Amino acid sequence: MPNMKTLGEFIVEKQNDFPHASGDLSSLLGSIKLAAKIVNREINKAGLVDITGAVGSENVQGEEQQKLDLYANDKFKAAMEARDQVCGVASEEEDEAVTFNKELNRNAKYVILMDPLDGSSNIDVNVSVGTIFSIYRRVSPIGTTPTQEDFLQPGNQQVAAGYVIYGSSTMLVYTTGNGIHGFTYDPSLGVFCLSHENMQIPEDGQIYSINEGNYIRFPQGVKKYIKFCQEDVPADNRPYTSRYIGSLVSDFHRNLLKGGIYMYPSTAMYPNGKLRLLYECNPMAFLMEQAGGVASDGKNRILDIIPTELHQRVPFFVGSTNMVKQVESFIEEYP
Ligand code: AHM
Ligand code: MG
Repeated sequence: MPNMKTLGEFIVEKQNDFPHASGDLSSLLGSIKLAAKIVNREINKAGLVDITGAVGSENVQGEEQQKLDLYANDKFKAAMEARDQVCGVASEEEDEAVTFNKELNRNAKYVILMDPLDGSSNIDVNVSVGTIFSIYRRVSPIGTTPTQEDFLQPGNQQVAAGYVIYGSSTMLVYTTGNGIHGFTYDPSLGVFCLSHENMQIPEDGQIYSINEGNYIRFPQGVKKYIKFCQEDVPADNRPYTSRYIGSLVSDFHRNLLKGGIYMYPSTAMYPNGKLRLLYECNPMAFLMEQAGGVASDGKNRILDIIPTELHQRVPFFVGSTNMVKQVESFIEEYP
């Protein structure tokens, strides 16, 4: 019989890894775990009931919102508000940060930034999607309403981050800065079981993930790197394999396990790339560094970027160390 351990048990065992009060982590992750189970249940039956499809509204970036985006947003927000640890949430689906006004929440120490359902355009075609979350300690005084400064902290201040992947199996992956751990959901038991302790990404990979349809609009250095990936150099295991799901969490997760690079550079349409620094890039960068990999905007470490606005976008290159270094050197050489 394998040594089965649940996410709840693992968190209790690792409580001391959390830099602050020990019960906080288990409560915070407990709320994420609960909302993830509820969202997972709805996603699983998305094809069965009339729940997919656009609502007709647009979010702050002018993108069409899907019903499940809003559903996930509501469930995660409600789960956070129900705990005493969270004073506010900023979400990709909300124009402004949401602050909780109950006294218990105002006394809370943490803010959460999240993309409640990333890659949601994939739901209608039964492709994996994910939830991404990022946790910071507030900088405003306890007992007050949280401010912009609480949400606009650089990624290197994160105390925890993670994602849920609703895939062929559902997994929750998180870090508190002491390695990155993965838990697979057993729907019959309703629990997340430890399945991937201390994941490490290979230093070299052979998978590159990018929306190559935009090739013509990519910066010169990125074009050169794509050609490098495609060159026939068997001694260097090239050409590499191209894999792109169009769902960041899924592409990231595969590359983490197998070795590879995910790229969303600037394009003519998205001069700063498409992905959001606070909801997508920072949490994924924290996780990737904990797995021994690298996350960059093409020149600088993602986690050191000082954010200026909530929905800020940034070019994103994340994955195996040698692959990210290689694309950075092409970008430097061909600005
Ligand atoms: P979303 O948060 O609106 O779902 O957008 C983010 C998603 C990522 O999951 C994915 O990697 C990327 O957008 C795909 O974009 P594109 O279709 O331009 O390749
Ligand atoms: Mg997203």
